[in-house]
Amino acid sequence: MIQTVATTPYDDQKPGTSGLRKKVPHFQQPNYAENFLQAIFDASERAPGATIVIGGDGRFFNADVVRKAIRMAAANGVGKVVVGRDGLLSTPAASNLIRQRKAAGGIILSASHNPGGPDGDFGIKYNIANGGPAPEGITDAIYRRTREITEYRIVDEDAPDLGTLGTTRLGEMEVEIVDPVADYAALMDTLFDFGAIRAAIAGGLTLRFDAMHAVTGPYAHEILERRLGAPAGTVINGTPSEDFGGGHPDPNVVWAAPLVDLLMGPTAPDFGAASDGDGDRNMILGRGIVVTPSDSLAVLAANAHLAPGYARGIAGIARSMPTSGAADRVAQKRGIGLFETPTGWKFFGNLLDAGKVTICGEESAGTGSDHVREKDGLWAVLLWLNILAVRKASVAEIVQAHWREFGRNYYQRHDYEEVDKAAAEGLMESLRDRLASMAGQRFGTLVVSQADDFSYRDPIDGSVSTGQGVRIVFSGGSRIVFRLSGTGTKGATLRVYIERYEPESGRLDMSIDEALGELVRTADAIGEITKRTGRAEPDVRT
Ligand code: VG1
Ligand code: CO
Repeated sequence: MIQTVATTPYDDQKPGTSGLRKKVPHFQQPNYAENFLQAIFDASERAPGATIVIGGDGRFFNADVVRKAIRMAAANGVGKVVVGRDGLLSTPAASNLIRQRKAAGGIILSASHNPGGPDGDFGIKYNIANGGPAPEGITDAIYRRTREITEYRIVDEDAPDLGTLGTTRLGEMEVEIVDPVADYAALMDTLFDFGAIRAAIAGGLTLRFDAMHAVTGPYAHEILERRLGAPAGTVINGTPSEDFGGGHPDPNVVWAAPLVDLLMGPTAPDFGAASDGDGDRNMILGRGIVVTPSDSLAVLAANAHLAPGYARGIAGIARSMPTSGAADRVAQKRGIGLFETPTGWKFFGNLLDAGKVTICGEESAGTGSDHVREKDGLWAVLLWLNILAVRKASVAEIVQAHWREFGRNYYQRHDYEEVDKAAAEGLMESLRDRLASMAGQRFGTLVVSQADDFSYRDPIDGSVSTGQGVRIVFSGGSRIVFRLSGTGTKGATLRVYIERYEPESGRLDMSIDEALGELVRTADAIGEITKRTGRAEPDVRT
């Protein structure tokens, strides 16, 4: 029986960089999740009887909202829902399922790398029929709907048991519970030379994958250990837990420190990797080396043709604006297109759909290709393994050879977390006010050549996104970018991105401090970071 329940709007349901993210208790307010879900059903296009995919990263509150979403789908004319067993689907696996099942869209429950648990974060994101995050036109429509909502629809029957595979009915709607790993693993098998990787592992290539107690555990156990023959124990922290073992499932040098220590130590395996809460990010390490995400994107783009799925070469590369220009050098030398988009995977969807690019990436540890419409952590791991298996060189050798061929973009991101919101907004405002007069200004040895607030016109649909981050470029090409995060749930997070290019013939083996020290000091001088935020140091350097 369909129930229509009266409700009143919340005024803070505007989706950010990647869906709506709030603290769990915030989401547990009466009708908070229901309102947002109903707004998705109201504002998204769907033929009657259409299929939608539902699943999430398994964090606390995931199963509750999966059951709610199933019951609301049944009351909103959805013909069929495809749901991951136990409500689990990694973000790239959900994207794949949407495409495979020709679904009208998907509801992905995740706050990605943010901590989970009763006091942690939760999130809801809507993906469209191409498998990718809804573009701004749709997220804006969802937000407008949340502001005027007066009722939501839900069936009063319980959702079926999420642990039992197979198809049942809920009212008029079909509910299919699927193995979350099977279709995804099959897709990976079509893209990569599993035989070559298996042979390399059998021949002595050693690896370690840290699933960080998050959703990729079951995927990595199946693919790396069972299909590729890596020994048991290769995948660590491989059982998803509702609070990610109490940690941040964020694959960077701070939150994945034990893995980094292993790879820097005397018993390091050849290859190390980690993924985030919902499985779309990746960190790549080799013995004695952490590969920056921007370098990883460039290396993957330059070597993708070594994997069967990309043997014909790649059409082009897209990167988010704050991501380093390392990929640009690859595009230039190989004569393929390079697109610079705002932060967030939703901006890659049109370029991928139009066949303009094959590989995309972000400095925030996101890399992916046209095989789905999300970034994909395990995909990046497998492409690296495929490249290692073919080139028979170490990670460090591959990266150093890459720098010798394309030059090196020294790069670091500084995050200032939970900064006072007004102070952070004031900092950005002040930068914007000074942009017009900045060109020609000198800071130490650095002279500003160009300063602007990034705006993007989508080359496919013509939509324009403004205010995407302040860029200050110096003569010689070094660059500082300032922007505020759109995924945080408390205060504001200021991100400062610092980059310096050294050509092939230049100094390729400096330490990060040596290469970027002056730029870091300049960022503080121009941004007045310490003065305005009261912070002498960033919380995270990645
Ligand atoms: C961050 C990253 C961005 C990424 C987004 C979602 O956004 O910077 O590159 O696309 O998270 O990733 P922001 O607005 O906080 O800088 V995930 O793995 O959190 O879905
Ligand atoms: Co994520």
